[in-house]
Amino acid sequence: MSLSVKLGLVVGAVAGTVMTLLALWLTAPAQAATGPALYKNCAAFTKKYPGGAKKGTKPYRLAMKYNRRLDGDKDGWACEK
Ligand SMILES: [Ca+2]
Repeated sequence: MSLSVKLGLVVGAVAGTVMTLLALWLTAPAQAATGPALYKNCAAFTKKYPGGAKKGTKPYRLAMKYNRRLDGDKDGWACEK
């Protein structure tokens, strides 16, 4: 094996590692699985939105984005109870 081939293999391995790390970094979720603390549960949600949020509103859309359990009965009204 010539020196240039060996060098090529080393460069290839380093580039592969860098690409793997880059891919992991790019695919890492921006938020934890539960999202912002506001959407952790209905107690937190209704502190900001007393009575919950109805379907078609921005708070409802965000609630469904971060935590679908906030409308666990799927009646189109998050944290109505
Ligand atoms: Ca509901």
